[in-house]
Amino acid sequence: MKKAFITGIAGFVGQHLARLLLDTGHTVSGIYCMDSDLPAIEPEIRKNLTLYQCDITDKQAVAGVFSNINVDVVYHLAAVSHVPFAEHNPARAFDVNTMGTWNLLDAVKDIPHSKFVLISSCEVYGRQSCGRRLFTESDPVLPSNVYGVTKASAEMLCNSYAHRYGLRTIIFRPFNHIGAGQACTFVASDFARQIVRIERGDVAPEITVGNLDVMRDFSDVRDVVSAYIIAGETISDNGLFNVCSGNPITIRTLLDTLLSIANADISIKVDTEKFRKNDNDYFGGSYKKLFDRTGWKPVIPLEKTLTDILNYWRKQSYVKY
Ligand code: A2R
Repeated sequence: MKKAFITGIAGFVGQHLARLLLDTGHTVSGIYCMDSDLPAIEPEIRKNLTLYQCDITDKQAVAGVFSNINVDVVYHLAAVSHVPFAEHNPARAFDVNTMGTWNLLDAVKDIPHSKFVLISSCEVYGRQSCGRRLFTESDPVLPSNVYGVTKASAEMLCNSYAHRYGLRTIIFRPFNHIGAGQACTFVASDFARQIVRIERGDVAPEITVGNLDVMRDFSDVRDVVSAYIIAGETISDNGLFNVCSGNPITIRTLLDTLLSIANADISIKVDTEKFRKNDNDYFGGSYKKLFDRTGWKPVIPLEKTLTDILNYWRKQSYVKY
């Protein structure tokens, strides 16, 4: 039985990853940050996990967690994951995303035969004048916001540990991924939650949106975590891979698709206050390298993903604003 370890296990992706790892016969342990994170993990999953409370910015605490355990693969998801939050809290973003990664690398490098899977981000590509072609892993790293810089520097640390200590590392650059359980600070959840409030008659049938013209490359989180596991299991040397759909769409298309499956007639109100400053207007990626190496490709259609997100919100008894 393979032993997997997840940092950020109580987060959106961490929970999906834990579920799939358990379903595929792994033992799973992981780090969560706050007491308030624990109830976020479904009891059915939680009872099968070994959990450690640890702030990854605390080097000694991280070393303590790994001093007595044996793991095959560490999936490092814990992060300040929200781009605007990182922009407004750069010191915290660097502390968690960069220094936290360093603390983990330092602890994991001494575990024999372990593999370190860093979840970076497409934001490392930044706002490049590449036209609207798909980013590949050989494109330059030119982050244009704080979050992208924190992830780029985490990647560099990862590479340096691979070279200096022979640590096996895989770096993923996921593009936007969406699914049930994602926070409402992310666009698909925000729209779905508003739609469900309208369906319930809680608010007027008008959805408030930001910039609908930016393009993003959306994948279902369940496809994304399956990529992490396939690569974590099968790739034995170091690697760097995009994870994406290869099919960037505008936020308008995402919204139109959601509205087409909603149970209400809804009008759209654009609120320019919701436009992000310093936002990249285009992200589209190629997953060819990962496909060539592992055979992975996304399989869940966008309509299915969005239906599942809507159904998730419909099941919540109280959809607060
Ligand atoms: O901040 P919390 O208490 O919600 O916990 C988050 C956790 N985390 C930490 N864990 C340990 N020590 C820290 N200093 C620390 N700071 C944050 O990481 C949360 O449970 C988790 C991240 O989960 P989400 O914010 O839901 O992100 P998501 O969407 O699961 O993204 C996973 C990865 C991240 O590396 C993103 O940057 C990347 O995928 O796109």
